Amino acid sequence: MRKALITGVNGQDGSYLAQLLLEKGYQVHGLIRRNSIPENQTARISVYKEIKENLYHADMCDMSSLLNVILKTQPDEIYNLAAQSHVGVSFNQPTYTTDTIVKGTLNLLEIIRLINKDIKLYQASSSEMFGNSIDDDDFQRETTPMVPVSPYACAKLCAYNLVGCYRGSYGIHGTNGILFNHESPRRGTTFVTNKVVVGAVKIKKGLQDKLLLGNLDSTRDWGHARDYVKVMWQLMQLDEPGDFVCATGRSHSVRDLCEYTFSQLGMNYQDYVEQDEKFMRPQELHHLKGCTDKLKGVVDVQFEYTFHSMLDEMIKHWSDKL
Ligand code: G4F
Repeated sequence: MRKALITGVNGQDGSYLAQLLLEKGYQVHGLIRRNSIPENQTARISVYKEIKENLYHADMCDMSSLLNVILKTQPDEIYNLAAQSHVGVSFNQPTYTTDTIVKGTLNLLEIIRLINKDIKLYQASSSEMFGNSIDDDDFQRETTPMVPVSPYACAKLCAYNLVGCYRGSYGIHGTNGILFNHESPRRGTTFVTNKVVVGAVKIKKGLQDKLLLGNLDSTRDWGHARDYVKVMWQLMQLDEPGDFVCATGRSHSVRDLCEYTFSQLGMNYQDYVEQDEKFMRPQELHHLKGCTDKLKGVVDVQFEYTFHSMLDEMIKHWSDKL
């Protein structure tokens, strides 16, 4: 039986990935950071019953805690999904963000180098690393210059380069999935998609009057997390590690997101959405749209969701739940 260790197993991606790997017959282990309210830590893990004996408290910044778990579980594959992943928050907590991402990734790479170089590593790299660079055809791809514009993105770029460095220097099977935004009902509600959906549903139900947002003009290439974790697994099955963009190739603005979500609920977003300085970032990444030609050259990419069917699922989820 193959064994996988997922850091950040309780996040959106970790929870979908754990589900997928169990279906594929893996023994799945997961790392979670200790929190004083343990219920909150496991709420998103849909396969909690199946993996609860394999959950460990550890911290990405504490190398000995990671080493202990890796020695104990002896994984074939490690999926490094743990991070302080909110771009806006990274401007207020840059040191913590950098520690979890850079030190955390380096800790894993060093452990792999020192104890077993056959362990494969998937690194959750991000389209944020491109910053405002864009190719002439309006897409970002693996060769697009990376000029990050947030502490989060700077940290992700450093971790991305460390993975490449350890691959070249020590032959470690480290793969960077450069994932563009990916969402689902399990997305944290401070990210813009779920914030808009939850806000609109609450307004519809009379639980809230208005929705305060930041920049409405930025555009993102939004896919579904359930589709993207399949790609993470596919990339780990390749003989050769590498760096791969995963995206839908379609881009929508935050305004489009508001317009669609509110109209699906029979409302006009302009009547409820207001801009608030509080949600503006010191520096914005304006436009993301990913080209997956390289990815499609090595794996069979089959996405189940579109931008709209993903939002429909999120709207239904919150309409039922609230
Ligand atoms: O949903 P967001 O916070 O996602 P962002 O910043 O693009 O980052 C996400 O995707 C990255 C991949 O590209 C990941 F690496 C990262 O971990 C994270 O998952 O914001 C999307 C856009 C931004 O332009 C933001 O300025 O929405 C804009 N926005 C406007 N009003 C807002 C808000 N974002 C948030 N979170 N909250 C607002 O009120």
